[in-house]
Amino acid sequence: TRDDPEQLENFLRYFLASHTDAVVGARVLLVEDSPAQQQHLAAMLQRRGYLVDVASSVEAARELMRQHDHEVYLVDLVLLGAQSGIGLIRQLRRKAEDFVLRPVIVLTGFHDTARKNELYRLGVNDYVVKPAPDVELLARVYNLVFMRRMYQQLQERERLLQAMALTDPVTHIPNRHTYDQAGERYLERARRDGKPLSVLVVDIDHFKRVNDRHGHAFGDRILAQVAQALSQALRVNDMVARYGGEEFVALLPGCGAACAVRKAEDIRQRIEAQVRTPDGPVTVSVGIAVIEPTADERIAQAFGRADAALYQAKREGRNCVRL
Ligand code: GH3
Ligand code: MG
Ligand code: MG
Ligand code: MG
Ligand code: MG
Repeated sequence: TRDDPEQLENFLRYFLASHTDAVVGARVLLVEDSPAQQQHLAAMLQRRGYLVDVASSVEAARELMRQHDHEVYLVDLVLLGAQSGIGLIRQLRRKAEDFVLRPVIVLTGFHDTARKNELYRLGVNDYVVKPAPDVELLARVYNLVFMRRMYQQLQERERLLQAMALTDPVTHIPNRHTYDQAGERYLERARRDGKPLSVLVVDIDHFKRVNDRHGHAFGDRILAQVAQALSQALRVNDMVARYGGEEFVALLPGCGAACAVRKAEDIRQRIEAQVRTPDGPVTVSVGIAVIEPTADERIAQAFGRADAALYQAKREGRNCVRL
C-alpha cells in the first residue's frame, strides 16, 4: 500500500471549498509516550493545519484537557506514568454524546483482537495499529472532526429552528403556538400551588388607523414597542405572547383579581406613557379573567371571558381595563 496523503488532501481541498470550516484549525490531543512517534505524528498533523497538543502521560493529558477543548483524542495505551490510556478513555466516555463530541482514536502497537473489541465496547471511535500510514491516520482523524462539526452544526440549526418556531418575528416575544403550549401547564401549576391564575388580553386601540396613516412598517415598530412595554411590566414567572394581529395575552400566576387589575392598569399606563405616534400616545384596552384554583375551567374558557371583558372595555370608550 502506498502512503500518499496528497491524493486525500486534494480531495479534502476540493471538499473544503464548499464546507469552509471543516478541519481547519481543529485542535487534537495526542497522548503518546514515544518521542519518535510524537514528533512524526505532531508534525504530520500540523502540516495539515491541525493544532496539536502532545502529552506523554495520562496526567499530562488531563492537564491539557483542563486548558483546551479538543476535537479528536489520539490515545496510545502504554504510556509514561502510573496510568494506561484506558483510564483516560473511560474519562472520555461518561455521556452518550461523548461518542460524537469527544471522539477517540486508539493508537497502539498491539495487534490483539480481544483488546480491540474491548476498546470498541468502551466506546472508542477507531483503533489504529502502529505504525499506520499517514494517509490512513489523516483520513480517520478527518472523519471524526467532520462528524463532530456536522453534529454541532445540526444542533445549532435545531436550536435556531426551535427558537424561530416559538417566537414572533415582529415583536420577538413568544408567539401564539408557545402560548397554546404553555397555557394549560400554567393552569395546572397554579392549581397544584392552590393559587389563582389571571389571564389578560391586551388589544391596541384603533390600530388600523396607525397603519392607515403611517404605513404597515411603522405599525410593526409600534407592535414591537407595545410588546416591549408589556414585557417590562411583567415578572419572571409571568408569560406574555402575541396572540394575533395587535392582540397580546399575558398569564399571571399567583395573581388574583386585585393583583390582576393593578397589573393591567400598570400595563395600560406604561404603554400610554411610552409608546406614541405623531398623532399622540398609543393606548390599549385590557380584558381580565381570573381562574381560582378550585374552579373547573379550561384556559381557553378563561381566555373567552377575558376577551368578552376586552369587548366591554372597547364599548366603554377604550384605553381602560375591565374584569
Ligand atoms: P379597536 O380599537 O377596536 O381594536 O380597533 P383596531 O383598529 O385596533 O382593530 P381592527 O381589528 O379593526 O384592526 C386591527 C388592525 O391591526 C388591522 C390590521 O391591519 C392590523 N394588524 C394586524 N396584524 C398586523 C401586523 O403584523 N403588522 C401591522 N403593521 N399591522 C397589523
Ligand atoms: Mg506507548
Ligand atoms: Mg379589533
Ligand atoms: Mg385593536
Ligand atoms: Mg384586535
